[in-house]
Amino acid sequence: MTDAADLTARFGMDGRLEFTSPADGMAVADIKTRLCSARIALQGAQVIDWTPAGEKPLIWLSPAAKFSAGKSIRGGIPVCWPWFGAHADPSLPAHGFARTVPWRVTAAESRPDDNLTLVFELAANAATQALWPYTTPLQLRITLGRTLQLELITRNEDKREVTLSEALHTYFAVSDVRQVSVTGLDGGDYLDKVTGFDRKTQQGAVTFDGEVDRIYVDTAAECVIHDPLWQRRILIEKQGSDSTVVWNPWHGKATAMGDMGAEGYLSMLCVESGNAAHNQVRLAPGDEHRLCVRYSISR
Ligand code: TA6
Repeated sequence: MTDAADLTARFGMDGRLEFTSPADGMAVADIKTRLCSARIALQGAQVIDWTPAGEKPLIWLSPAAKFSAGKSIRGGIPVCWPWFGAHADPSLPAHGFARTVPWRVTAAESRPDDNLTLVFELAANAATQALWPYTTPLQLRITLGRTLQLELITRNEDKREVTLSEALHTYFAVSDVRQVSVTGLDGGDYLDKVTGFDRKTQQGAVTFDGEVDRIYVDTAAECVIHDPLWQRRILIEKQGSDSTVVWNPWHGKATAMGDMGAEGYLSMLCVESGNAAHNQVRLAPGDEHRLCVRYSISR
């Protein structure tokens, strides 16, 4: 039996949840309920589609995304862990390895309100241990309905203290990034990657007329993406996160990346909840850390 068929046999739910391998043998979970449809790749436990019933998709997936083992999928919600961004050792992958390794499905449950919860665990192996020689099991709990909740749980089962950085690197679908704005960060300080990580202070809403790549630090604030053309607002609530990253590569960087699709940058905006820069997480032996987000639509 294939991985997908085996997973469907173990966790499938009468058409509301099944597992398939649509591309290059990469298994995905397909969710279809009265509340939403969604797709989650088992590589990285990466949400790559979430569309509440009656709505346009909330999550953006590049039309040029590549689905090959070990390659990060452009779009969706990549899990950046156990470090965010570039590592001091350039031989190590940017944003850690969690998004490019297989995860196991460990539970699937339907809730009385018809939300579905799927639980994934990163399958540590010799390759991941070589990059991160600590015993720190990682779990992702995803609850899907008219809202989307993710809870990334790190447990330190090692004898040593660990320090990690992380983010749920969410690509939101927008009508036209030049027409949208992000509120909730006014007055907050950020590190501007576009100008060499200069520290600056946000004035008013974040708007987009060029490359934006900012780590807002020491902020637990909710953010809102205002999308007037699609007449919607996306509410981004978070817990266990002291950093918010806002990113759009704009035309030049997007073209160089090669997997954003032609003009794809105009249809996406990353608002990432995590713990980056000096907001790193220190976990003593026996401790756990939970990074939680909740996405919803309002008018
Ligand atoms: O979160 C923003 C960022 O760190 C950008 O600097 C850019 O590198 C982006 O992540 C995408 O990174 P990736 O490794 O997925 O191409």
